[in-house]
Amino acid sequence: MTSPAAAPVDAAAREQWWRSAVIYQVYIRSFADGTGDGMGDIAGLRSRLGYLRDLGVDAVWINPWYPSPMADAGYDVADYRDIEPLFGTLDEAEALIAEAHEHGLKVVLDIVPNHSSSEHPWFTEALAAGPGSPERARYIFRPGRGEHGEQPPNDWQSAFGGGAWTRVSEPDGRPGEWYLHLFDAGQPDFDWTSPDVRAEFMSVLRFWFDRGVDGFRIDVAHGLTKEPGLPDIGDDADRFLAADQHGQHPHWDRLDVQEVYEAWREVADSYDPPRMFCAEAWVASPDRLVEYVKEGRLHTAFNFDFVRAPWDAEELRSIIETSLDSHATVGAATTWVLSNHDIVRDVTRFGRPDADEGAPGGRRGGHLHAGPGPVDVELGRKRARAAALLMLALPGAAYVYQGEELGLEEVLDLPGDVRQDPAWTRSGGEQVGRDGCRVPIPWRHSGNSLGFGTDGSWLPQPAGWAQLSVEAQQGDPGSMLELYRAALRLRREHPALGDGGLHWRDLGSDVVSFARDPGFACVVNLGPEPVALPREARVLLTSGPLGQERLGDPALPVDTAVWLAV
Ligand code: TEU
Repeated sequence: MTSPAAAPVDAAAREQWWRSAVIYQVYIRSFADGTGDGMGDIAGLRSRLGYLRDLGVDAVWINPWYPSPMADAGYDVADYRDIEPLFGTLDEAEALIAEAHEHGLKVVLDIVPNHSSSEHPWFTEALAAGPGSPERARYIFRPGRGEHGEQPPNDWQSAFGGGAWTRVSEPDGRPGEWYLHLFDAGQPDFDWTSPDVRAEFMSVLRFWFDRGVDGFRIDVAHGLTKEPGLPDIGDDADRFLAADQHGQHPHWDRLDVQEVYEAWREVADSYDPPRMFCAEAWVASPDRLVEYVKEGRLHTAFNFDFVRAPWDAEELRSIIETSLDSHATVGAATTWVLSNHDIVRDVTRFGRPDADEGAPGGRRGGHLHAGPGPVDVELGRKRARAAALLMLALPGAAYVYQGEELGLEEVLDLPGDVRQDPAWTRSGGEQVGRDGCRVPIPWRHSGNSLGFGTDGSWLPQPAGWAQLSVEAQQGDPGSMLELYRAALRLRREHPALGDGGLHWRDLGSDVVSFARDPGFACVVNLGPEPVALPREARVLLTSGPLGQERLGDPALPVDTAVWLAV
């Protein structure tokens, strides 16, 4: 156990590991099942720490593992200071943290401050205490509109479909107030003007930092504060995307949310070594994102512009450049993300016929959500290999979502009766939801649940995943797993990789090409024709076989990336 330092530490003098780390996302329900109940758990994760060390990542981020009724796969937290029995115990969590550290891996947890579970004791107390009570002031309870309060207080919508308000029965049994939930009804939003709420989360941060946790990913970091008066949004929510409307949306990305993070940063900086934060903030522009990482606020924020990017060289160059430039204005490191537990797996996105068109659903990225339509999985996998080399060569930190290193695709044909995402149930099947990117990891090429556990898995795995299992891929130099291992090894060894800058090199409009000092270059061909590689270069790693342009000169085939020593 590490204790807070007696005197504040000089953060600048310490190694800022988050500026260059590769952080592996463990979706604990689906990573490894050590207890044989079909659900991933801490025992499973502990047994696979050696795999993560050998893969070559620097840290793990573990999705919520707290006690939860699982209305939203653990993002409905009933107790912020304990472990969900399905996943293990607090003792096991502490053992895991210690063992991860022994393997040289940092541990990042997921904190969920926008809402609790409706089974959190505070919410139960709020229901019992009735209107106007201090217990209700921790959440957002309001009387309804209409003659008998039968209409919700405003027009806000749940991210999972349907309205964002649910009416409660008062202690006397009569229909009463409504409470706000921007997500599922089992996830009531906290009122962040409440001093109790602010104090509670500072205490929760300390609880886990005292147990050696190295940082937190902050769930829905852009959602905590709401406009006083809770005004209607109306039909044109997109008007808030205009630059002069930034910070004006009634519940997303408001300016005063930063006060919360300024207070949290002081807590993180009071530890030795200082702890780290990464914001999950879906915001309108890079300029808005850097608000979260200004000095004295959070260290990093997920770069969702990169994940929303189409498979198009010009757009990728522009997003990379804008991300680097905007972060440089505040001295923060960028992050890069290709997939996570909320969005369609990259193999499937890149294998869609419209992969070069990006996000038709606007800035929230319609293509990130599963829908019908043909997918060329082999094409997607080829591009995903190239995208991995691109991501891992860029300056800053990178996140790898479990299974990305195996080239797993989105499982699009899960039967409705196994789906658990509230987006599926709340939208009446209109949104297929996110279960397709949460299917348990195949570890072995045979056996029950392909080595995930001993007694099946909570979501069925496609039969074809035997060939994508860790066992099938390891030692096969052409596999996705060995590509990731080789790239992560080089990234550790090569002085040009990780934090730093880049210089663009012009190899034509269909090519993303840049150099990093000393002596490194990355070239990705997104065009329809092979491109000639610079003659003087020596190949360090490629995402696929190189062609022969002319006698002696290697060419970079379509949808292929290469790392070069220059
Ligand atoms: O996601 C927040 C978010 O804004 C979206 O990615 C959301 O999942 C999507 O709009 C729903 O279709 C975070 C978590 O990553 C997600 O898993 C949780 O469901 C959500 O918060 C609520 O805690």
